[in-house]
Amino acid sequence: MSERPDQVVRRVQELRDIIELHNYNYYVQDTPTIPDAEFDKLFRELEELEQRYPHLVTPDSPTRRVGAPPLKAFSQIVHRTPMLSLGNAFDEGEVEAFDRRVRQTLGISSVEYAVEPKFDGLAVSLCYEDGILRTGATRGDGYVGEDVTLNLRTIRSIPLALRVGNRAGQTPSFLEVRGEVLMLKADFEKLNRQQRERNLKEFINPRNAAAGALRQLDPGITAMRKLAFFAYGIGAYEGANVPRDKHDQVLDYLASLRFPVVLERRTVVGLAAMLQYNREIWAKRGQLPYDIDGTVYKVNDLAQQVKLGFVSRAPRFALAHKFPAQEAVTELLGIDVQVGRTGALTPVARLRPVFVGGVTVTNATLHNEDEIRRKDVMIGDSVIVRRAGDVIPEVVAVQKDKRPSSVKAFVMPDHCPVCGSKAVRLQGEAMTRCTGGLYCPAQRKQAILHFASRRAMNIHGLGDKLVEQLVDNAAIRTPADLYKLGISALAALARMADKSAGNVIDAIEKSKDTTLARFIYALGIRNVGETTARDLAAYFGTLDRLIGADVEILGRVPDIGPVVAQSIADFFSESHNLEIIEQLRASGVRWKENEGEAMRQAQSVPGTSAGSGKVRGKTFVLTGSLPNLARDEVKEKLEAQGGKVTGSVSKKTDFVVAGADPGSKFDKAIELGIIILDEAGLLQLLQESQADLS
Ligand code: 9MJ
Repeated sequence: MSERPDQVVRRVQELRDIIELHNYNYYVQDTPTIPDAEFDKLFRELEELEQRYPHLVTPDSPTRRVGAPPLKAFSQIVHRTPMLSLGNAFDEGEVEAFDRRVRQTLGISSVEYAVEPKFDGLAVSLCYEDGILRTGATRGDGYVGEDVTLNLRTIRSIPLALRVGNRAGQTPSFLEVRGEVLMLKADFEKLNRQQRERNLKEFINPRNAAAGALRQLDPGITAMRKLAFFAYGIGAYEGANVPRDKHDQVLDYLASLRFPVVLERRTVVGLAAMLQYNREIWAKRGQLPYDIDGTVYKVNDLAQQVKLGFVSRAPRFALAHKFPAQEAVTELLGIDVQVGRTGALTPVARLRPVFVGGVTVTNATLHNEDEIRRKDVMIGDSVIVRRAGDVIPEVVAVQKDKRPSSVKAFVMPDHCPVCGSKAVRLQGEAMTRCTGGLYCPAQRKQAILHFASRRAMNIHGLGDKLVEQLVDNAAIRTPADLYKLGISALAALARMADKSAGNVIDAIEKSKDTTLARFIYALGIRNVGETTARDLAAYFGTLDRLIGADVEILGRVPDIGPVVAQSIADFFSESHNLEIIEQLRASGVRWKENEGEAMRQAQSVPGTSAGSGKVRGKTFVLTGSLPNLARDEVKEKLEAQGGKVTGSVSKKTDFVVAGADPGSKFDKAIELGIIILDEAGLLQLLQESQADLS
């Protein structure tokens, strides 16, 4: 088919506009409006046209983001106006002093501030000439940076051309946009997973990964690393329409030019509101898709900014209020081994106390023996400890250049450090386990704690300190002993008042009324979590039927594989486990049994015995945090309608419910083409399902 040249020119321009609009919707707005396959089709059409008509290729075409050959070295770019750094405040007192200075200099009683999260990334400058991205540079020393234009062009949220004319008005003849390049947490996790799979070194944090990606001489590598960009200001500019009054208007203007601008920005008046914003953003940091390391306060009025001016290398009108560091370096004093409920021996780093992420940390997990080898951790090393959000602190890396000659290697013990039984590591397993079972006091304590936990027998007030004392004083050995405890035995313990002893006894008594599913879960059978316990209860209906089932029968239960079936059979073949169960029943622990009915019902509707409608019999996996619903609530709602919630995504999964900051389950769902629901989608499904039921 022959095309008229003017039609081709128009189509090429149209395709570029559509493609960049979809890039914007996808990478900036986070709301894609077409399926990926359709986007790919448009992209291919443009590529083909450009191949046939090479004279139409322009540097701002979306097909030209990647494809430049690797550089030998970066050249230098002198910033038109210096890229200064921000002064720092580490506590509220320093923010108060900053606000006081600003008020005094301006001679006014209260000041309006634009407040923003402080990204933990790399500052860059993007220069647009007549609306076309010409150069992009790192901050460098503030005066001279490195020319990383080719790499920045691979970041799809950075416009290659400012072509929104009418909304933003006339395009300025020169515009320098400043902002931060970073790696989203989800992309960082994915990158490190890939590095692990390829036996390559993992990155310590998203910032280091972003810095490494931005400074690649081969832009093809940068493109694969998936970077993000947020604009937070304007440097030099010439020409019309750039706002001259307020910083928040500058940000709105950048957003109208389709730059990503952080949603969490706000304009506030006065110190109290600044500090309030800082506290809110601190509380929210774990849910944000990127790392932030503080709050930035900027005097909003640009004329006031000019009046305030600069001191040495930092503006007097802006301040970075830094969060407590999430990472710190400290000495690894030793490696202890903790024994868990299933006997797993976990190496735990004993650290010289260090202040990190707002608390003093003395221990951090080292996960398992292989992790220690992979990270090459030695006792006596200087280690980097990270405490991100509220998760358990972990040792992320070793500073090998600081390694003293006296370091010692860790050796996984071949006997349990608590009970002395043999410790073994089975083939294909990452964990070494104590073989002592309930003979091992550590496992006993953990087993009792698990038995009493909220989702199991739900015994209020039976915490780890109390269980520790009860086991150490030989007052109890097994969960069954809990029901034989007298108030005097409890009250005799240190720090136990009669009243609280009475409360615990009442809670133990109350826990006797339970369900079969909870009871099975409470037994702590290896590989039997809540969902499997519920499946077993629904399938067998009575405990005796479950106890009587052999591996083959257990294997017939939907969703139970050979490994789980074997663990269940092993558990019930131990006479001491059966004895404990008998003692529990004799003490009055009871549940409603479901003679005869259960098995048939469960077989007709796999994995569930109740419900109808769109949710019934469907398998759901949850990942990320939803804006309004807690994980437990979602689970309850789905189960109430006969749905099933499992922990991992497989071909059998029907829906993945994804919230903010989803994990690898999300990627797996995409890979397998499983339907992904957000909170609104989930609620709609539940509603429709409910309507089907009624
Ligand atoms: C960051 N890192 O998020 C500035 N920044 O403004 C924000 N950095 C900045 N603003 C002037 N939000 C110099 C640096």
